[in-house]
Amino acid sequence: MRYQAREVGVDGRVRLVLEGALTARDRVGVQDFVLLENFNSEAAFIENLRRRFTENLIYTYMGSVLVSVNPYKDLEIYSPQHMERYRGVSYYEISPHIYALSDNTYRAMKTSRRDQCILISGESGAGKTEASKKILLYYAVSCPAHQRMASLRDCLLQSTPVLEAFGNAKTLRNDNSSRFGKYMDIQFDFRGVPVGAHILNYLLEKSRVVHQNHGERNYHVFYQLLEGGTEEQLLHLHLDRNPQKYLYLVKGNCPRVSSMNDKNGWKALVKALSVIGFTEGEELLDVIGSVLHLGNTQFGEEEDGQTYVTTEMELKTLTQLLGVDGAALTEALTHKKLTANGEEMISPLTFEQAGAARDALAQAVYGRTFTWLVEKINQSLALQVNGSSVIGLLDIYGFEVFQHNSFEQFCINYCSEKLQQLFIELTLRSEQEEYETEGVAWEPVQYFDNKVICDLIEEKHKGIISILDEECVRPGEACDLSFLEKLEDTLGGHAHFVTHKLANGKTRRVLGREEFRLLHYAGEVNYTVTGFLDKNNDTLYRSLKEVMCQSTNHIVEHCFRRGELVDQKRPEMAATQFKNSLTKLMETLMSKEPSYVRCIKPNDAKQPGRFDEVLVRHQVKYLGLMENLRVRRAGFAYRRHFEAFLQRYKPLCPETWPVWQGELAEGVSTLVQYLGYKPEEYKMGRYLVLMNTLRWEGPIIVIQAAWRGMKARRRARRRRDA
Ligand code: AOV
Ligand code: MG
Repeated sequence: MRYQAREVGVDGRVRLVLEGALTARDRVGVQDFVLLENFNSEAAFIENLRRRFTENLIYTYMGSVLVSVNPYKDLEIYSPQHMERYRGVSYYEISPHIYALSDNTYRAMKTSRRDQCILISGESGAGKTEASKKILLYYAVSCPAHQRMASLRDCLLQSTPVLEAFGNAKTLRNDNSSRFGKYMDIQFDFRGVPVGAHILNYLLEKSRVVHQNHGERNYHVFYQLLEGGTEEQLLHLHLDRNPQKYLYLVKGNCPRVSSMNDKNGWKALVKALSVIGFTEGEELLDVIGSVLHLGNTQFGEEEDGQTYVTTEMELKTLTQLLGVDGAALTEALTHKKLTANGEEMISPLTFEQAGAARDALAQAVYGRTFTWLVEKINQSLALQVNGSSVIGLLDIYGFEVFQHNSFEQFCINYCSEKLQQLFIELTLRSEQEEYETEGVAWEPVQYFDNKVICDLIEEKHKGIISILDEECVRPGEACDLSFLEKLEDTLGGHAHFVTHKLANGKTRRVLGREEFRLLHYAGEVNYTVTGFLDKNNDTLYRSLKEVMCQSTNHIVEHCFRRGELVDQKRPEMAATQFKNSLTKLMETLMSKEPSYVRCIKPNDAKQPGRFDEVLVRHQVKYLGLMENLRVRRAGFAYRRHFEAFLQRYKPLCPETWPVWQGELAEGVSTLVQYLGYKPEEYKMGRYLVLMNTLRWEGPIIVIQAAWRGMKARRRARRRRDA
């Protein structure tokens, strides 16, 4: 059979004409990996990615999974016209795109009435947040809108600049790195109109507020305020425009980022806050300012060891901005209250303790304000009429490795493991289920199951988190190093856990005495235990909480509830809280129909046009993309319900055109046999026709080409007749 298949680019240009021999394909590769001739070859897989990347075709399908390579440049493929092109169009008809995935998910939700979710994964800087923003934009702009809910659309779009200003920062891996996890449910009514949304936020990296590694920054909002705030605002806050004046902003020695415009960022933030309907703008400014002044609050030590505040002016501003009593704040920053035998005792803090208390307060104020912001955004997105189905969108921090990795990286990489686990479980499980329900036999494909690493971290009593929690509540001499020792005692010998101690009593030189190494699915990471106990405990002295509860700033008052002071129960520790919230998240995601975006980072230099093969190969490996492809290829990658298939392709066969009167399955059989399919090329399931794509010119292409050919003939006939 002669056929033509082409890839119509999102710019409308025909990129690829396949006619017998494949010259054009050699240049731009295939748009779906299942069409790769040499599907077992990792080299062919990467070469396909590279060719497409060079042609600015950053998206490639793998069945229903979308693989995306970060272009590090604006490709101008996200306009409303591009959205229009993807609306209602099936996957294979036009170049792969994030809009196609968004549209397919949306249609699946509407037709099946099942809740959907889109899981975006990939390492830090791979393009997850950008992908999630494009998806959100697609739904906000291209879904039918309810007149009463025009503001919902704006609030949806404006939630991003607010959360990014407060929750993103420059790291060595990504200039706009998400330092919190975000899961957003977008709710639709029965007609597919968005009627509300809800955001869940996960563990913000609070330590960044007080410390940044070299070459990194604090949260964007601080620099944006200093650069973009009006003179009056800065005067009111007693702030100088120079970030170098603030100790919380100088640790990374990186006040500016070339790819970011802080002034515009501030403008966008102010606009977003007003669209969302914030009425506490001034108080919010006071909170941001107060964190900077807290950072500049310094202590001295008397000869008798008494600690006192040396920066009186800072403290005065601070008390004004926080709306608290100055003397009470000074007292709480330099003393702690202890209760023994029912009696309250005041004990002075050492110089170091006072510094730590100040930092803990800054982190608590910032972290709680972030959660308050999410609540406020949620109020603006709250359901206005009854919703019927949901599309969930997950954009969470990606796997990251730095020279020094601490508690934060441990949590972030654990989260990445959980997401990979979900991907493995769902892709393989859903495949298996579909073959089972359709009654088609298949051979399982081998793959690395990272459950063993998830267990190592989260298992009850034996896992790292449990051991950490135990150490945190152990009275006496517990410290970071005793935690490491306990890890060694319990986990020594585990295939994915390593410390400097070797089984024969010797030491492994590559690891320090304060380090342990986890062999993650995505690579090895050395974690320094310093600070693990404190960060997991995440305590703030009671006396500081008491002062904050009295604040006249409504945000601060809301964030520090009096109830917290009476509650005797010890709250869960940070890692356990995180673990529990992830477990809940996984349950939520499991209950929905998933689609996947797998993001790949092409180079470590954040530069356009550079495709580092070693780096890409590593990601292809650990993301399990080859295994995923094998599963798709081993089976029948193309699936359509009989009715949809017949409806679409019936004009290709005189017996099914214009109307097929008989059973649907029989109609499909008649059609595919007429087109010359061999029995091994397709399977008739119970409800689906499943097509194998073992040859590149597989049935999908053939059938689509035949369909296009028929349309072209019809057009020509019409022209002739006219
Ligand atoms: P991430 O979300 O995956 O990392 P981002 O989505 O923030 O990564 O992407 C990093 C940067 O790459 C962005 O700021 C853009 O400059 C660029 N980029 C990504 N995708 C695109 C695209 N489709 N078109 C143009 N530029 C893009 V992290 O949040 O660090 O895990 O915690
Ligand atoms: Mg991100």
